[in-house]
Amino acid sequence: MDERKKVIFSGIQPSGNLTLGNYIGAIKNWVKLQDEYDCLFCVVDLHAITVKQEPKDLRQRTLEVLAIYIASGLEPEKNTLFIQSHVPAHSEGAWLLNCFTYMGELGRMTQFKDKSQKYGESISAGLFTYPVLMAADILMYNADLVPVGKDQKQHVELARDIAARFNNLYSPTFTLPEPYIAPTGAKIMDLQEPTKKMSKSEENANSYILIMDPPEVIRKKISRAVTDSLGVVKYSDEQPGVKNLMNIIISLTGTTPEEIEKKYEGRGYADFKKDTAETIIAELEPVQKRVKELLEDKTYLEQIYKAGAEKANYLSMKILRKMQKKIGFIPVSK
Ligand code: ATP
Ligand code: LTN
Repeated sequence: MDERKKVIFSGIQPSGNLTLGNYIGAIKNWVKLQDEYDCLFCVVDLHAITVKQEPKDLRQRTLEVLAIYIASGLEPEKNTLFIQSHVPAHSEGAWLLNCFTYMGELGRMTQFKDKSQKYGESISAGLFTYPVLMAADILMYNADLVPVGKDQKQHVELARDIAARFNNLYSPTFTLPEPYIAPTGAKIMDLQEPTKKMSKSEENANSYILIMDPPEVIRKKISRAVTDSLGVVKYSDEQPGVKNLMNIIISLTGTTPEEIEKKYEGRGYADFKKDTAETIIAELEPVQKRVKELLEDKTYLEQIYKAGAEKANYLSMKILRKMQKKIGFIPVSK
């Protein structure tokens, strides 16, 4: 019997400071999966340069994202934690897969459509082909599952289509990956405009909570979060602001909408908001403390990303070689 554990791949771009959305929608779920699956978690720095990055900030944030992974509970002994640019098979695999992906498919990606509206003509070609790099990330390890927030589902489905196309054209090569979207917290909303996703690239800092925000900042941002004039704590689509704060509490504590509604019956929003802030602070404070310690110990971080790169290189080169051979490239050695 095949005892192979299922493989999981996921990543976050070091393109800005990580938000509570990244924490709840991605990292917190990964932590729950690490015992059951063979997991690779990557800091996807190659993805980050699809938009302008300051070299110094990129370097610093790449290490901070790795530190956040570890501080949130991803154990380096159990998982392969690495930095994408340390593993060249991602870029090379992406080139090969580019040649099996249609312009039409990429043009239909909603994230591209949104971002191209924002950047206009000066949008980089990288932003257009970025889902192919993401497909390479996933396919170079034959990942079975890809735990992501809801906004990334379309990209994982594209990776699956590209994999199937390659398999049909040549012979079975890739496992067909599936998105894995957690039932709660898959889309944490913007605190100022609760009908859109909380995003680290948003300009208004009151729109998001950062994983590294100090307690007083978290209190201030939650107290300013947009709600409504109804004044009842109810889990309803008509009250997106309140619903979002409830979703945050639910994802962090495992409580239910009914319990929250009951607790705040007849009490308005002030206490509810205060408690939401304290719940977030209680969750993030220990993570922040550990991140700061880890960033002081660069040798330890280096040891982890080097070991991760070595393992990831070994695994991804095997699949890259297989692809090259099927496509018809001449191997340099047998
Ligand atoms: P940007 O907002 O700058 O476009 P992003 O945060 O969406 O970036 P990533 O940092 O690469 O992009 O996202 C990493 C992971 O976090 C993905 O799995 C994504 O689905 C998840 N994620 C991001 N924002 C949210 C959110 N608001 N709610 C739930 N999950 C989220
Ligand atoms: N595109 C993703 C980040 C990402 C990713 C991946 C997620 C890059 N490569 C591979 C899962 C698997 C985003 O959230 N913006």
